[in-house]
Amino acid sequence: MKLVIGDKNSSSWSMRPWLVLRHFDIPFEEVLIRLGQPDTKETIRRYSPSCKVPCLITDSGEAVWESLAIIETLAECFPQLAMWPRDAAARARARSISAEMHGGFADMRRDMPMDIRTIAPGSGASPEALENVARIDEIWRECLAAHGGPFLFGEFSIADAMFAPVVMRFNSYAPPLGDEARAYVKRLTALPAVAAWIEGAARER
Ligand SMILES: N[C@@H](CCC(=O)N[C@@H](CS)C(=O)NCC(=O)O)C(=O)O
Repeated sequence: MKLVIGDKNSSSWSMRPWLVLRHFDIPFEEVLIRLGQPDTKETIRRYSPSCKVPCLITDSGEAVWESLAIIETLAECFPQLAMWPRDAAARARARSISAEMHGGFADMRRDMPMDIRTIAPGSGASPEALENVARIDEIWRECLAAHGGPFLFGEFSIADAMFAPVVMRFNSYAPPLGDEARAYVKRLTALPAVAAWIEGAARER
């Protein structure tokens, strides 16, 4: 299968399914399209009906777009890999926070854009963005306390992939976070699949 993505430095939506594929060691071909170029839209349109990345092209040639739809499709293709938590209640919670991430936190996304190579502590700290940050801190604290870490539901799951771009933003802008959330940021940043994405972003310079 093929995953069509945007720049690793800034394409937060692309990062999510890429991490799932990489962490769970699923072979895939990466097609990277540079964003913000005159021909970006036209190039993305060749793969993705929404003209947005990421887009998964399955082995049978089907296009799947929208990061969460791609991830759900992967979870369905590889049920043996426990991409979602095995426990039904934990899985329901993981789906809830993943959907909350996918559809929410617009203020933080606007004011603290993912820009992995930028380190600008304190930047983007509007009251609205900080309200989003506080809610994320609460989600992480509750999940880590309920499941004992090291990741939100114990082992790395789709929920961690959904929040990984937020971790990148927190590395860049260092908003106020509780101790548990700060430690989680460090652990997720050090995960080999996340480190590989960050290295890719550094190489794009
Ligand atoms: N809700 C979509 C958002 C996808 C999205 O906005 N992708 C951006 C890049 S991160 C894009 O393709 N932009 C097109 C462009 O820059 O021309 C998802 O979850 O996949």
